Amino acid sequence: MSEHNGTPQTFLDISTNPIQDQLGEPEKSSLKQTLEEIKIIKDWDGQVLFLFGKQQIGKSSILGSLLHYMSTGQSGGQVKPMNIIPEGYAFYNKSIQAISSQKLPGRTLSAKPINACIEFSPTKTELPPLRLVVLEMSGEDLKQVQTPTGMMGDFREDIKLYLNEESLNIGFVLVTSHEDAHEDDNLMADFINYLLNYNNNFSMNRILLLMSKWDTYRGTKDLESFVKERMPLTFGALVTRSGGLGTYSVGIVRDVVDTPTITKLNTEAPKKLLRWIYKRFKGHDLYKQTWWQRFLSKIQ
Ligand SMILES: Nc1nc2c(ncn2[C@@H]2O[C@H](COP(=O)(O)OP(=O)(O)OP(=O)(O)O)[C@@H](O)[C@H]2O)c(=O)[nH]1
Ligand SMILES: [Mg+2]
Repeated sequence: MSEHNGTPQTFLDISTNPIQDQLGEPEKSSLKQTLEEIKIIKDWDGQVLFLFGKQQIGKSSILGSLLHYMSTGQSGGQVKPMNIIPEGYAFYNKSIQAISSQKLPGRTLSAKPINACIEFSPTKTELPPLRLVVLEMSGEDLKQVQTPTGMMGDFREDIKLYLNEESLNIGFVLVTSHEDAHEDDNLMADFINYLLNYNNNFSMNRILLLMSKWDTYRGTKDLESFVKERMPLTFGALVTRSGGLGTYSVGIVRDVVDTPTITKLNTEAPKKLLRWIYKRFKGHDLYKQTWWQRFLSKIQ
């Protein structure tokens, strides 16, 4: 924090942010709103989940499936959606509703990031509550980290605000699908490089690579060999710098009257993702069993 005209300065002050001169009124107002929302998140002490990936790759479906799972009794905790950012609260409700009626959330429009704030209180009382903020952004905006010619690009200013704010605790989930893995290798590696260059506090244990739409994978390779072969650059970055790896499927998805419909909901994938998130942000294993629970499950 530096001093300017006797007033303490922080990055979260639009009036002192030099980029404001280059922006038009709509961008300025959207940027101002994002700054206000980041301040709300910080005051609330929220931990941010940032999903990265191109359009139609499955980001919103993963978020919908995760939020829905968290809201069910199976998740090992209780969820309380917070109405501190109204747009995020609406997104939470819309996502849960879509998944409950076996539909997938629709496409995300290019716009300022949406923050859904939820408090998750584990049933195990010895575990602390998690104040989670999920960021909903469009693939169209996110893929701008790479230019169409494959050079390193840049994000919209409002997305950069999250990456720039070093006091925010962010976990990154990189999403590609088994069909797009090879094509997305450069994009993911560029994003990792961007993070390494942008934020001094960044470390690779904040990253999880998820292979979406895994229900449609018909190959026989295990995940690690698959990523090693199809995404050599990303695999190299993840392995040498200890990022995580996983698959995701919202369930069995079929087109019913031209609308993708979840005919069987998957609970294993959101459970694993929630476990990673909780461990990442709170340092505890949400589903760790005590020795007597393991003993009971063996004899039952
Ligand atoms: N089979 C299968 N299809 C999926 C799954 N998740 C998403 N899809 C399909 O992928 C489409 C796009 O998913 P979205 O979650 O909207 O993708 P997105 O990354 O949010 O896309 P943008 O909003 O455009 O950035 C969906 O309409 C589904 O048809 C999955 O787990 N399995
Ligand atoms: Mg989306």
